[in-house]
Amino acid sequence: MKHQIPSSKNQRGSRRSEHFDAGSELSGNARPHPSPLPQERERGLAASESKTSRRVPCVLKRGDQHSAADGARRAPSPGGEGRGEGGPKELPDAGKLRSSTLPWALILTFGFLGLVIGSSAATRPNIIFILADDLGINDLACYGRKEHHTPNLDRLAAQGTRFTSAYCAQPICSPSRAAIMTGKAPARLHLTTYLPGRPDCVSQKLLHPVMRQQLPLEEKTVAEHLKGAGYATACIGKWHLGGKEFSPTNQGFDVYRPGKVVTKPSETEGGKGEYELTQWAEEFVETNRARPFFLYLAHDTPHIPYTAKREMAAQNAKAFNPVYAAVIESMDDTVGRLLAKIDALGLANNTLVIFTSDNGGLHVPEGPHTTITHNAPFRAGKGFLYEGGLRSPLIARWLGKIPAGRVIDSPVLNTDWLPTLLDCAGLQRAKGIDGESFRDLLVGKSRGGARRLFWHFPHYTNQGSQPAGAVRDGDWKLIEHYEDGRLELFNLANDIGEMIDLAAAEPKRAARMAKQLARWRAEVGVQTNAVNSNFDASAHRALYVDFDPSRLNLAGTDDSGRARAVEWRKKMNAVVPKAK
Ligand SMILES: [Ca+2]
Repeated sequence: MKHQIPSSKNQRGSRRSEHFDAGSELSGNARPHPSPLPQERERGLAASESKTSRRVPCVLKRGDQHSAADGARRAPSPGGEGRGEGGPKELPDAGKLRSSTLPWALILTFGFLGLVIGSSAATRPNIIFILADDLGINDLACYGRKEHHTPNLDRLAAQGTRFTSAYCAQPICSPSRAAIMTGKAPARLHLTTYLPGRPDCVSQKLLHPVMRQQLPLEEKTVAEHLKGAGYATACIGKWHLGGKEFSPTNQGFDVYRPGKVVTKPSETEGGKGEYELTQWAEEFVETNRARPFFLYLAHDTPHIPYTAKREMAAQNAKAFNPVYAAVIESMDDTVGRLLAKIDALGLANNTLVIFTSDNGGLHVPEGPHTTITHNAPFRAGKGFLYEGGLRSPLIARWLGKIPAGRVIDSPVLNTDWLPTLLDCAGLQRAKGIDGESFRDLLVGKSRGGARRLFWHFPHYTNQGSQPAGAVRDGDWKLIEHYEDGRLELFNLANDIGEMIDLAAAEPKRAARMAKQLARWRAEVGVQTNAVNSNFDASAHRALYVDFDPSRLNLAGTDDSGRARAVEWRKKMNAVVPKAK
């Protein structure tokens, strides 16, 4: 079923008009703008190169000298060499030199600058941040899904550290990515669901708040921070934080190559464009091998709709969903390729490699698929504030720095990435953000501290979730449902599946945590929901009461249960207003 985004009264800036499945986030996964033609891509590259001299690390424009050398001075030098000192200020005045000595003076000048910048590069790690899309907490073999084949990611985990309580700041694409980019809570950014957002439906008791339609340019992204410190920066793959003037090249990335969302599997490509993205990533890494680089490689895998190589799906015949398993195996293969490239270039020791996902796995039927994945024993999946929606795989490798083979259960949030990456690069702390650096936890200097995590998700989603907020405090987790103020309280240490609601048994604790959540909302300045005057109670009952999608576990369901889930999906799709 295809239709276009309706232009609702609740207009949120400029609506895009790509086709997408009913109420589906597919629209968001489709690029806001078509991939630039090859020549346009080249122009973009050339334009950014002209600003930063990307291909020639030794040569800097005058305006760049101070910041780079300054960055070198600030950077901690493990060897205590302090090679960043001096630099441009001590250069001879070339204008006073005789013409015969000028070429030599220039060579010496730029050679010396090269040493300065070279030393800067030596003190900063390269950063490769690989982001999967909708990959669930249990979707990798090293996270327990033994029927999935992910040897490269398993090896990465063995060589580095694996987190079991890595949370996304919002269990859906755009806000989760905004959190990674800015270190800020999506609720603070007023960017709280996928772009452009789901149209309001009669089944909603509450209306969605009118939220931003892009990551504002005033927000300083992690790429802008790193670029300012001399990093070459690339966003390869999915952005989903605004189009045109809000694209990655306006947010600190020298290079942006979006690639294709869906491809026809072939000898050279999988079903989600993952090989082309990886080839570009390899080219970027090779081009910038002599200077620090930040590669943000955001795969479209395994987001729906997906397809995979037929033979790979056949090899995964025993998996819960063989095609889904094959999509993940293809992505794993591309991760192996990129890591081999890093090895071949001799960069492995000075490259921090991160692999994670933007939100939990999709546990309900959606788009053309009747089964996608399951997150059992965790409850629900993408779109929900239950653990199946919030937890993602997270693997970090930095040879010689991050302990090998370690598994960490301390919670981290993906707003933490910006401060953590700046910390790893030896850069100054960013101000006015919500995230906290967990570099010490990463490198084994800390066990992680007690910390409250908060979520505010005032939206209905295609996956069947309703507006809610949540707080995790130690082992305790409270969810507040905004439709009626209902509280659910869980003890994650005893009940990881969030099946035993203790709100009635522990009213004081529930009230205290609800107060903490309310206080945080006030501090952050969140957007709230208005009442829907167009509410249809019977539609609400059919979608949220008669069938509770948060309790669906397709791995533990029989044929009739799966059929009920498919029927529910049809009703969910039918309630979304059609394009005019
Ligand atoms: Ca996603």
